[in-house]
Amino acid sequence: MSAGDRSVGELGSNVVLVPGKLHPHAVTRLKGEFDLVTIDRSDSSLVDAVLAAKVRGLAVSTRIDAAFIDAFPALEIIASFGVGYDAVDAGHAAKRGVVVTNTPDVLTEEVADTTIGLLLNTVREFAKAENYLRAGRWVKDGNYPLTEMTLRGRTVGIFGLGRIGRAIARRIEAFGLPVSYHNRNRVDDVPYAYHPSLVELAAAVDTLICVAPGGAATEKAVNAQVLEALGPDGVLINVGRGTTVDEPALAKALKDRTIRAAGLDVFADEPNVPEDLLELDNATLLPHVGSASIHTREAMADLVVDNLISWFSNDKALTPVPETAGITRARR
Ligand code: NAP
Ligand code: 8YV
Repeated sequence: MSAGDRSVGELGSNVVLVPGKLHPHAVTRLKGEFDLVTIDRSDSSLVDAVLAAKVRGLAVSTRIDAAFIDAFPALEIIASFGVGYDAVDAGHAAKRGVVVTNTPDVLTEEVADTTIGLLLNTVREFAKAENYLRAGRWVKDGNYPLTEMTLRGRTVGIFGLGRIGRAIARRIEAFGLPVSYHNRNRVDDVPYAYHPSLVELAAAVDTLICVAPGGAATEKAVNAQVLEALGPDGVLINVGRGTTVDEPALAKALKDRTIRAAGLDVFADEPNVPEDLLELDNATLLPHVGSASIHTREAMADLVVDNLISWFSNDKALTPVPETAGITRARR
């Protein structure tokens, strides 16, 4: 445990705890604004009772379960780094009157850009073509083979037409391709066709982009049936959460060529990528880089800190997650 040069007894009233790694820009700003304490991971055995009683805020980029939340009797706010907050038990936080915040909007366009890059790479094999050039094969063997796949003529389905899904859809429209989508709720202000189930969406398109949140409601939603519906020319792109895809079913579909290719930025057990996927030449794999530019990660870090500042100085979080949206300091 580290509280800088101070002992726990010297800490003031606004103690913010950072369990595990957090973006350095957030840590620097938090040090200037709060009494900051860091521990190696979100394990309550690393915190003694005197400190636990003083912690009023958590700034996190790691799993936060109900037991960890319950270890802090005076906890008011959990500021989470990232728009997806499936790693934080927001339902339990809500029951405790603890507000949870995430980092929406500031990463939307970056993640949409990454998704288009991943889609193009998957279909047009740019990473493989560059490796071919670097290996001297352009000189030795001639031109890189023409790609079997193209974006031309494809129809795109978006699973999760929210903030990022819409930004992806706008880009896909600019590429001249038709867009349709599946959410639990129809979106009124878009021109795209709605499909009430994921399997219907998959059957209607040949390119499925998954950008839905993780968690129990979407666990393995992209399963063998959905992949079969996508069909032999099907391309799956996943930038949402790895848990949303049944990875063994995907590896089998790619191996048996019952779908054509996949581009994945997210995996169920990061940073571990299933060996079955690593072996496949029709899988394009990225190490969860959707929002990973200095510019965007710094904006996310700022929003983590700004949520904490707003909570403790204006009694209101800036970007609370829906489960805890009604919680203000006055109403706790
Ligand atoms: P958002 O605005 O909340 O959009 C989520 C969309 O998914 C909504 O349209 C929602 O519509 C739909 N959805 C949620 N649960 C569903 C379900 N059970 N079945 C069908 N549709 C469902 O969130 P966002 O800002 O676009 O972010 C989306 C996700 O992207 C994040 O949660 C995160 O997991 C992922 N992400 C990944 C990266 C990366 O680096 N790869 C970066 C940022 C975000 P309904 O409520 O109507 O169902
Ligand atoms: C981050 C993300 O890489 O915002 C999200 O939901 O998946 C990414 O932007 C991640 O949250 C940081 O750990």
